[in-house]
Amino acid sequence: MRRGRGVTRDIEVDYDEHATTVTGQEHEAAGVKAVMVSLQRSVKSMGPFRTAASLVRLNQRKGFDCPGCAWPEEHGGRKFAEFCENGAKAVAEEATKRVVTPEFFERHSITDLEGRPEYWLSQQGRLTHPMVLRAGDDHYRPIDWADAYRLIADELRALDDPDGAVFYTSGRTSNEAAFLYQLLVRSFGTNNLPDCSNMCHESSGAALTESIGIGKGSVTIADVTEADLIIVAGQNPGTNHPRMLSSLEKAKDNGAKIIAINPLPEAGLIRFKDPQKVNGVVGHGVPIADEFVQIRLGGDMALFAGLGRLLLEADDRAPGTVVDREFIADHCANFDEYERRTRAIDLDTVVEATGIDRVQLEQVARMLADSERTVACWAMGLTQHKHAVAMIAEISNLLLLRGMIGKPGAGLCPVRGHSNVQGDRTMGIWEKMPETFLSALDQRFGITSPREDGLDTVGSIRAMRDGRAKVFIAMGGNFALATPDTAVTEAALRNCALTVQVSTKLNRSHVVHGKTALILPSLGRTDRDVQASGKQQVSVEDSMSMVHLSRGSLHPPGEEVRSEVAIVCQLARELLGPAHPVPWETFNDDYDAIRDAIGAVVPGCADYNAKVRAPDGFQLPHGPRDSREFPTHTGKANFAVYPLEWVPVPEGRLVLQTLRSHDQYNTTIYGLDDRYRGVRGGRRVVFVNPADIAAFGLSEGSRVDLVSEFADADGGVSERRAKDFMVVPYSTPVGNAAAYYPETNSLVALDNVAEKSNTPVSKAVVIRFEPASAAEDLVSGSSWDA
Ligand SMILES: Nc1nc2c(c(=O)[nH]1)N[C@H]1C(S)=C(S)[C@@H](COP(=O)(O)OP(=O)(O)OC[C@H]3O[C@@H](n4cnc5c(=O)[nH]c(N)nc54)[C@H](O)[C@@H]3O)O[C@H]1N2
Ligand SMILES: Nc1nc2c(c(=O)[nH]1)N[C@H]1C(S)=C(S)[C@@H](COP(=O)(O)OP(=O)(O)OC[C@H]3O[C@@H](n4cnc5c(=O)[nH]c(N)nc54)[C@H](O)[C@@H]3O)O[C@H]1N2
Ligand SMILES: [Mo]
Repeated sequence: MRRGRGVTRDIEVDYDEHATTVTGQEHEAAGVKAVMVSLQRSVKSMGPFRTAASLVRLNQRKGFDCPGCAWPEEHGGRKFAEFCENGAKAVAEEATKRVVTPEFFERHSITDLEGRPEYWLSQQGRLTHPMVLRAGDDHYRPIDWADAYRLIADELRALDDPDGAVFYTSGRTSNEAAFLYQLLVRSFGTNNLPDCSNMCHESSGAALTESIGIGKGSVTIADVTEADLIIVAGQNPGTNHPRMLSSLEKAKDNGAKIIAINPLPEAGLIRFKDPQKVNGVVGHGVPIADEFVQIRLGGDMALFAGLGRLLLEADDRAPGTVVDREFIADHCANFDEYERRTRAIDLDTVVEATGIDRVQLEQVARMLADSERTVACWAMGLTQHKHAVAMIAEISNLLLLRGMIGKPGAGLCPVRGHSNVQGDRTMGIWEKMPETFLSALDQRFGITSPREDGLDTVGSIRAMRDGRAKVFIAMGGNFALATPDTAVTEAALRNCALTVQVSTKLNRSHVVHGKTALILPSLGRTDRDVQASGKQQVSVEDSMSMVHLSRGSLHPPGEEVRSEVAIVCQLARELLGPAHPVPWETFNDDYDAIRDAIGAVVPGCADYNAKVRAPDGFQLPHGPRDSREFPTHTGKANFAVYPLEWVPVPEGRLVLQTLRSHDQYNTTIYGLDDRYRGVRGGRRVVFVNPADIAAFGLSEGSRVDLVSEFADADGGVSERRAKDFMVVPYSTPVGNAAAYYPETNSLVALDNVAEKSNTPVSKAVVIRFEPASAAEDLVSGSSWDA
C-alpha cells in the first residue's frame, strides 16, 4: 500500500475551552494583518512551494476557482491576487500537505475518533485511501475501489425501493460531477437529492421564484459597483465574503451609500481596509456602512414592510417621484393588495419588531427614496428564519415598488455560500427539478427519470430516523454536523445500513456511521485531475450566474484519490451495468463529453464547451435581469403579500442566532480565534447584551448551559441542551444572543423549519440559561446529548 506524500503523524491541537479569552472587538476588517494571517496559515499547512503555486493561480483566468465562497471575480483586469484571507485559508485547508492514511486509521479506532473534537478531525489533513468500516469492527480498513463500488451497488440493489436511498450534495461539487451525480441518482430511480442549499439559500430560491420567477439573484458584479445604494442585510461579508468588501468599497468610491442591517456591528461592515491598496495597508480603512441598522433577530420583514409604507406615503406627498408606477403597470401583478396591506402596517409594531427608532426608520426610507439604483444583498441572517420566505419576498416588494429590477446598478442579490452551490442546482441537484429538465434528461439519455418529488435535507433525516431510508451517500459536506438537531441526526445516520462519504477531509460524518461505512477520498478544486484523455478542467457557477472553468494544478494528496466525476462514473457502471444507455466511460475519460451533454440538457447552456472557454466564461440567461421578463405563474413580477411576522422574545428567555466565527468554514474549524469579534482560544462562547447579563444575574465570563425550548406539534415543549458556554458581553440587541455553529446545532429542533422552504431555523432559537453542567469532557461527542 502506497503512503500518501505528506505528513502522516497526528496533528495535535491545543484545546482547552476554559482558557478562552476575550479582548476588544476589532472594527476594521482585512488590511495587512489579514494578508499576514493568510500567508502564515498557508505556509504552515502547505509549505512555501505549494503556497506560492496555489495562491498565484487562485481566481485567475487560467487558475482554479476559490473554494471559499461564491462571490464573483471581477472581469477584465483581474487583480494579481484576487483572494482574501479566508479564501487563502480555504485553499490552505484543502491543499495541506498533511494526510490521513490507512496508518492513521490503524492508530485510531472509531471509538477514539468519536471522542475527538471537530477541530482536531478537521486538522488531520487530506484523506488518501478508500476505507471501509464493516459491521462490528472498530477500525476503518483499506478497501479497493472496485470492492467499494460493489459494496455500494449491492446495498442499493438490496433496497425494496430506490427511494430508500438518499444522495446528499454539498456545494463544492463541480458542474460536471453534479450533472453526472444527479443523472446516476435519477437513473437509479429516485429524486432523493437533498443538498446544503436546503439549509442555506432555499428560502431565497422559494421567495424569488414566486416574486420574479427565477430563484437566482438579478445583478451582475458591475451592478453592485454602479449602484448608488446597497443594502447588506443579514450578512457578515468581512468574514464570509471578504472579496465582496472590495466591490462595496469600489461602489463607495463611485458615490454609493451602504445600509447595513444586522443585529451585530460586524467588523467588515463598519470599516474595511483593502489589503490590495496602499491606504488599505497603512491607513485606517474606509467606513463601509453609512447607516447601521441594529435590528432585532427576525425583525427584517417588519422593517421592509414599514419602509414600504413610508415610501408609499412619500409618494403621496410628491406623486410619481418614489413609486415607479410605469414599471408596476407594465411588469407587476398584485400591487393593489400590496398597497392595501402595506398602508395598514402599524409603525409602532415595526419599531417593536425591529428595535430601531422612528428617526432611523425614516432616515432609511429617505435613502431608499433618493436612490436611483438600489441593490439589496442578503445571506443567512434572512434565510434561516421561520418566516424567511415572507421576509425575502418583502425585500423584493420594496425593490419592485421602486422599479429596481432589470436595470443597470439595481437588483436583488442573494449572496451564496459554497463556491458552486448555485451551479449544482443548475445542474439538477434538487429534489424537485421541473418537468422540463427531467424530460430533456430523459430524451438525451433514453432513461426514465422518476417524477415524484424526492426528500430534502430535513425530509431525509426524518426518513432515516424512521427507517424509511437505509442507504446514505454524500458527495462532500458534513451531514452529521451541518444539519440541525445533532442527536436526532446522528441517530438517523446510525440507523442506516450503509453510509458513504465522498470527502476531501476527515469530519464527524465519518465517525457517525451506518452499520457499514465507506470513506471515498476525492480530489478538490486545487488538485490536478488527469483522466484517459489528459488533464481535465471543470466548470462552476458563481453567485451572479457567471459560469467559468476551474483548473486545479497541485499534486493530489495520494495516488488512490479519485475525482468526483470518476467516482460517479465508476459507481454508475457497477450499479447500472454495462448496458445502461449513459456513456459513463466516455464521460469519465473526457469531461468535454459531459459538457456536451450539459449543453443539450440544461437550460441556457447550449454550446457549453465553447462558451465556458471564453476568458471570463459566460453568464446564464436571467429573464428579469436581461429583459424585465418574469417567468412566474402570472407572467409578471408578483408583489407577494404575507401576514406580518417577527420574533418576540419570551419572558425570561433569549432568542439565539447560530453563526460563523472568523476561523471556520462551515463545520471545518480552522482555529479557535474569532479575531474580529475579539474572542481567542475557544468556541464555546455566547454573545449577550450586557443588560441581559445583568438581568439574569450573570457576569462576564459566567459559564452556562444553553437550553432550547421548542413547541412541538403535539403541544408539548421539547428541550435540548448545549453544555458549558462562556458568557461574553457584546453589542447585540436586548433579548438576542449569538453563538457558533455547529456547536449549537444540537439546539435546533428538526421540526423548527421555515415555512415553504423547509430550511432549519438556525437564526432564532428560543433559549434559557442554566448554570453550567458539572465539568465533563467537553470535547467528546457525548457533549451533544441533552
Ligand atoms: N470564511 C468563511 N466563508 C464562508 C463560510 C464560512 O463558514 N467561512 N460559509 C459559506 C456559506 S455556505 C455561507 S451560506 C455564507 C454565510 O455567510 P453569512 O450569512 O454572512 O454567515 P453567518 O455567519 O451565518 O452570518 C449571518 C449574519 O447575519 C446576521 N443576522 C443573523 N440573524 C439576523 C436577522 O434576523 N436579521 C439580520 N438583518 N441579520 C441577521 C448575523 O449577525 C451575521 O452577521 O458564507 C460562505 N463563506
Ligand atoms: N446551526 C446552523 N447550521 C447550519 C448553518 C448555520 O448558519 N447555522 N449554515 C448552513 C449552511 S448555510 C450550509 S451551506 C451547510 C453546510 O453544510 P455542508 O456543506 O454539508 O458542510 P461543510 O462543513 O461545508 O462540509 C465540509 C466537508 O466537505 C468536504 N469537502 C470539502 N471540499 C470538498 C470537495 O471538493 N469534494 C468533496 N467530495 N468533499 C469536499 C470535506 O470532507 C469537509 O469536511 O450548513 C448549514 N448548517
Ligand atoms: Mo451555505
